[in-house]
Amino acid sequence: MNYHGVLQRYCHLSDLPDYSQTITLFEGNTPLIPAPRLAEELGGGFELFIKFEGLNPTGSFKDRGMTAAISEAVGREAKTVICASTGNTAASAAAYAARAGLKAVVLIPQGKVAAGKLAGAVAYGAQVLQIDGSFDDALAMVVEISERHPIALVNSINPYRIEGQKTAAFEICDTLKQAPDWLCLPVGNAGNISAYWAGFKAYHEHKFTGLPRILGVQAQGAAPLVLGHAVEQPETVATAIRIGRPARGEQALQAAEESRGQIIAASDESILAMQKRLAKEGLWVEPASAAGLAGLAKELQAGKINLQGKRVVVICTGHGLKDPDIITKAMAKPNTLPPKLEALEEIIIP
Ligand code: AN7
Repeated sequence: MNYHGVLQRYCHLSDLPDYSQTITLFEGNTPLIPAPRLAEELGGGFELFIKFEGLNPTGSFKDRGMTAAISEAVGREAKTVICASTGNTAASAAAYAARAGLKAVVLIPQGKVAAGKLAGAVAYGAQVLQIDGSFDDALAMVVEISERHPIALVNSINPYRIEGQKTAAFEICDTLKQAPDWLCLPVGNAGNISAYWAGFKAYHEHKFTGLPRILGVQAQGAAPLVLGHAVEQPETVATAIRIGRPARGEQALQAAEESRGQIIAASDESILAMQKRLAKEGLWVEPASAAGLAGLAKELQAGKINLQGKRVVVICTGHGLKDPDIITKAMAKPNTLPPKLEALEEIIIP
């Protein structure tokens, strides 16, 4: 049994101020799932693991950083926290603020947040405000208001978010006994890729676990780090990473360069195709979460990456339940049968 959240488990490696007061929902400790059949389909000759971060308490990796950000905010007696969000940060901030007895205010881009995320933020009792603009507009607003008023900002600009999110890298090294050769993950506001790289470096200093090469994947219509400039009107089916001006963009590029990795873009079609393929492994992830693997598949198909004998970890950042509409909108309506055995037999017995 594991009665610790990520801050307690890795307290010796998380750089939080002494005044912090731990607020946890027992996040982390997510499974690293081998996917040999999928590796074979992608060309074979390498080991593939999926770290399913959708199994955190609010259904995304954001909980690792949020336990840290809220613990610090409570320690300095903040009463209100605020964030801009494409959805998952909002739900996570709302849940951890609720647990701490704080007020949460979340700003989301109008009409572009998946149903399960909006519902989560509301269910946990946050004040939800829609902005007639993009995530980037909302982020600029929360940064400014938190400078003017005593409201704690819990976006990943907050350094404690990164401290918490580093723990995912520690878990991977603890499970595999070393860092993988490659780590693939989706990139939006670029907090997570920055946190993983910092985490792997810290663990290597501590335990000589080695360093992975990092493949960061943006959606084609929201790929400022690939294009080399901000995208004013980002568009992608992967609404979680519909971000045109990543706050930690420079750090993400540095992580890719230092690790001898890369940041690339994947098309919406390839992201949705990979979401379907992952479901065949029993893993239902939200579209953005399939982007890392979609990017890896693209590099393999183009012969741009050689994985022979290598070990690869792909991060699936959020659960499919967050965005049910993407599935139900595209599906055929289920057959309706009369409540008669013969009707059922006719349909399912060959
Ligand atoms: C499922 O919730 O930015 O590169 O406001 O929800 O650290 O931003 C979400 C981002 C990947 C990208 N996968 O991570 C938000 C938000 C999922 C996400 C990302 C997000 P970052």
